Amino acid sequence: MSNAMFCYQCQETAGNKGCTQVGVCGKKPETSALQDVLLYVTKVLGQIVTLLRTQGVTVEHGVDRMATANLFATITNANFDDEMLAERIRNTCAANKALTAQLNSTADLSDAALWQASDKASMLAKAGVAGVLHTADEDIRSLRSLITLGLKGMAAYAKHADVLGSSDPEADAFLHATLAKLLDDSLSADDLTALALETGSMGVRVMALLDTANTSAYGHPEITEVNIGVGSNPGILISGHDLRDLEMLLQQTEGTDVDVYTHSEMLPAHAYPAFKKYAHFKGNYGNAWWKQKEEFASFNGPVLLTTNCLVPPSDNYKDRVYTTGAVGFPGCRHIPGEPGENKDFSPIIDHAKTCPPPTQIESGTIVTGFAHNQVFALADKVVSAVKSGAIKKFVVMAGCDGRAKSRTYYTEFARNLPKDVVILTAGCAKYRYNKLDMGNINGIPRLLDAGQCNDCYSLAIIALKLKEVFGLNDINELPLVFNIGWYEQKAVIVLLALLSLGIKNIHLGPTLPAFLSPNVANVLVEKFGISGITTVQDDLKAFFG
Ligand code: FSO
Ligand code: SF4
Repeated sequence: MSNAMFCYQCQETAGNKGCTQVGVCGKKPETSALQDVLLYVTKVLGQIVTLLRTQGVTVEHGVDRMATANLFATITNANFDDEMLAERIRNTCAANKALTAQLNSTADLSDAALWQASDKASMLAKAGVAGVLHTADEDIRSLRSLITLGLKGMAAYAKHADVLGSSDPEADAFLHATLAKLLDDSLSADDLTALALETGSMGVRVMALLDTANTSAYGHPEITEVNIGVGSNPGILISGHDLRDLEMLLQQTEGTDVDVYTHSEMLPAHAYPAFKKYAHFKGNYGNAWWKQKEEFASFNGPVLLTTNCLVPPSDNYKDRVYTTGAVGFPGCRHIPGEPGENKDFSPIIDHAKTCPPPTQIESGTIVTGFAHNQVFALADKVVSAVKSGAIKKFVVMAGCDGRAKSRTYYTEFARNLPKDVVILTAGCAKYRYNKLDMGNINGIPRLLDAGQCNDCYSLAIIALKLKEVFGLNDINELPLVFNIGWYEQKAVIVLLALLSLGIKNIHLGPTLPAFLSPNVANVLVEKFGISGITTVQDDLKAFFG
């Protein structure tokens, strides 16, 4: 059967090879083609912007925003709306034309720069050259994919910082220049391998930017018990990673008798001091993104998706799903608003008032808030527990959760860890074990949740601090194991970031990315000791003896 599409960007890709007829995520061939074309015109934008910058022309920040928003819209489970994607393609082509007119010389531009989209048919006709398989050499294709997917994750984090008024011109310039290099056929596999690591280093910088933006705006996360039950008011459920959207929603719902609950990756928001003043910020409802079909149904009220991961909604709750930012789904209402603008969430609030309160599905509390500042506040306790041998090892189990049955591995792994091991986590991966009673060691919880997937930055900072405290030369000498679950492209930038920090022997599961060709996978194994996972018993033995 010939391919109707090709996408292999996430962990759930069909047969761990590629989605070729329809996405396992529900993405349709036409949507996939439009995402490919959007990526293509954004690479062209990168080429033009990079040339303009070398010619000394100042490029407006709006152009950087266009690139990051385009990349974000192509992340897994972010945008399924063909009209929105086509609109982005048209706008980007218009920007390409206007920016090209400012160049002194167009000699260094590829032919692609001259292409202008008109109707959807013209866009779909371009999908062949825009798609992943257009790169014939499988290693070059693999490296280009690794970099592209890392850039998507980086763009998402840059966007979150940007809505809080923080941007980094160097990171924006890097993004454009790297996108441009993905169109450059003269780059060898070695060049691209080096570029992947540079992308990781810039990923660290952007995660640091976001960390500072978040903590400057909302304070440093602190240990927080989060209610997982429900109250008696109608509620709005907010999912995704955008803290600025949450802030605006909390402000606008204050005094309305509508409560706000978090879902999936929004859970760590409860740990920020700035959000604690809202009495109607009730708790966390449900689990990781992939359980939303049942959980959005039983929530009864409207749901706001600020970022991925959106699962194509069922008809029984679709009219309650709202999207904003890079997210889109045909038939779901979209709340507009650019960075810096105040979004109007009144349609969601009015909708909530007509809905019954959420149906309780769980009760009790879970604990979050162990970002770097909070862990440093406990540093003396942690260091003495390590010195006394009460804590033998730490295991970083950050990353994503997903539907795959094989992910029960992470629950069993956590449950069966030796009692002197502490888990450091971030991202939605934690839902596989954050409701187990892990206990504590000398008052230090055995599960330390630093926050969202971008807060893996916190985990890296904690590891670097421990290295310093114990006077080690190499971060890899720490009693620290990395056993990371991945799903989508933010995990790719996190992985590249960790590699750029010199962290070795990362275990990645539940499967290794399909976009790694055998040769590229070998490089990662030989240079960085990356490996997959095996069985819980064998891995426990290998990691902890
Ligand atoms: Fe999860 Fe989805 Fe945060 Fe991802 S909710 S899977 S890595 O978007 O971004 O951890
Ligand atoms: Fe398949 Fe993942 Fe791409 Fe969706 S995002 S089409 S599941 S590889």
